[in-house]
Amino acid sequence: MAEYIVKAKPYEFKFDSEKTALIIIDMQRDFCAPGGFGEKLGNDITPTTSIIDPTRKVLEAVREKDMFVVHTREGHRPDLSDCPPSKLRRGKIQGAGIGDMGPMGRILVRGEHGHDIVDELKPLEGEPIIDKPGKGSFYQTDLDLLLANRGITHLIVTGVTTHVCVQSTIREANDRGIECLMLEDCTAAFDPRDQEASIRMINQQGGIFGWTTESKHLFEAFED
Ligand code: TIU
Repeated sequence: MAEYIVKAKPYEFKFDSEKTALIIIDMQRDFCAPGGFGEKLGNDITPTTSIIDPTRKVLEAVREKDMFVVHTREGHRPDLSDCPPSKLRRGKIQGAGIGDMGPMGRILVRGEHGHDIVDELKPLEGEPIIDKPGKGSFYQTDLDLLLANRGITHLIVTGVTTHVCVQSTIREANDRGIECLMLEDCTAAFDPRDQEASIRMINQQGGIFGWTTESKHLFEAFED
């Protein structure tokens, strides 16, 4: 057992590395690479690409501590039979819909180049990849089981986008009694206002959904 104390908002976050997992949410080319789904929707992808390197450093540090690492990908079966019609319909309104052909294959379809995780954060063998149809990582996946079977009670949360899949996952985890620490510099929204609002929404009211901090404080905790 190794206990760590991280400087965080609204107060310090304590965790046991054996009971804590790093979750890296949807660091897929569709969201983080030029020509992907995110950019096709007209977003500036600078924020999502710029978190790749800080996230890689966290991933390396966490692997060194032998902590559990979980990766997620948002996407659907090629026949889209697991995609709610509402999600399909509203995606199209924005101009680039799920299943449409994009520069990196069909958008958010499993097995396509754009759907996969960026090379810098490639999962190692033994690190589970959760393929999720929704925004939250728990909805219609076996994440709950994987965490419970390993006795995971705490999550260090990174990935994209902060106001969508990251927040949805933190809210789902919080309702399950899992304590979440979100790394502000390893999460990104396309619009900085959404990043700022998300951070405030999570750590307000004594940590209504969890804690937030910067990765440098995690490294400081690892060094103590
Ligand atoms: N992973 C994730 O956040 N999916 C999204 O659809 N995000 C948007 O910001 N659209």
